[in-house]
Amino acid sequence: MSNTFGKLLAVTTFGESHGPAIGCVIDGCPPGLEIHEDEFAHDLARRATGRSRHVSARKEEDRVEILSGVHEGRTTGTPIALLVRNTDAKSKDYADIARTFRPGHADWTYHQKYGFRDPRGGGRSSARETTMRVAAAVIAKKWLRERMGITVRGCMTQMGTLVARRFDWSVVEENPFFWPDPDMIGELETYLDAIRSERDSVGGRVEVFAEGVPAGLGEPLYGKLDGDLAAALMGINAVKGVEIGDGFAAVAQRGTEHRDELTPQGFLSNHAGGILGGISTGQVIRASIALKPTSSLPQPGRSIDVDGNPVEVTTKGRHDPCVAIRATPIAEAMVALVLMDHVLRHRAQCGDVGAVSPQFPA
Ligand code: EPS
Repeated sequence: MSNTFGKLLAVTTFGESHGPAIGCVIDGCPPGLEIHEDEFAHDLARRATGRSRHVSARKEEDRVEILSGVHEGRTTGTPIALLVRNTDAKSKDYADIARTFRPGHADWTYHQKYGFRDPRGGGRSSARETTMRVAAAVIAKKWLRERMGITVRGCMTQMGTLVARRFDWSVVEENPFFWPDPDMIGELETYLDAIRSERDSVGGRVEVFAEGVPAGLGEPLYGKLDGDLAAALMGINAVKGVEIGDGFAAVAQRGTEHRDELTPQGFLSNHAGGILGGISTGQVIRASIALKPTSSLPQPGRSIDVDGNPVEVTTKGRHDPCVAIRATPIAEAMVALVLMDHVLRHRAQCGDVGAVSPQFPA
């Protein structure tokens, strides 16, 4: 029912974690963008399992096949279909929980809603599906970068109780946590090793920054840019909170502190996170998300079975002790897809508005 998002750039994903394949259809991509299958590998590897001891050990190839919409290496303007085959599903790990509900997991709500579920790997509720969001966003990121000069990048700034103290983009891709503080990597490893040996999990915070976004994106009132970003980010597995700019910290701020004053040279601050009234200001867009601790735990928890009898549930298999780690490229992907959709939507309605003054100097 709701497996498609976006209006002028519409992405539909399909597939289950333990089915033969997962895939997506991207409709509305403008023609003429150069794209090759090997360009998907980098971001898919950033999101993939099996990259370090700190994430799920499932080993997937995550190779994208382009089925349609691209001819001689360029998008044709027709639907782009991408496919990734599942190659390392171990469905017997799920035999024991086919008739029970993991506490804190969508097992319960899928059962309540549909009356029937594919329990293997969590079926459609598995984080495996996010592979296709990241794949679709490889196209969006490239289009935004080449056509608009927009870049989107993210990092994890909190894991459990540990908060990044320094911010250095040059180290984010150099460690398994997408962490911006080079002094804390050892501390993070020890912390997460301890959580894993206690058969437990932790949550995390991921922040995404979009630079080069022009002023004017967003459609008040029901297609506000921050509204669409919040919906897209909240739609990522395990996300329990979304903030734009200062977010919930704004509650304790004074108006004089929160407002971003303007000068002929530009804004003096960016508490708004680059969006006012649901429309981009031309500043950096800053969004952050809170991810809950993984609910699939290798230690017993109280639950019930499908007949309502009390049971103890222990999850077998290969699970992430902190799903927030792999959420960094996924959050980037959702922001990129929303931004590309909004660039196309802005062009459609306001393409002939032209340059508006005053403008801030570049
Ligand atoms: C997941 C459980 C694990 C992860 C999976 C997400 O899968 P399985 O139980 O089949 O080993 O490996 O993530 C991926 C496979 C992926 O590509 O992201 C879950 O419970 O959501």
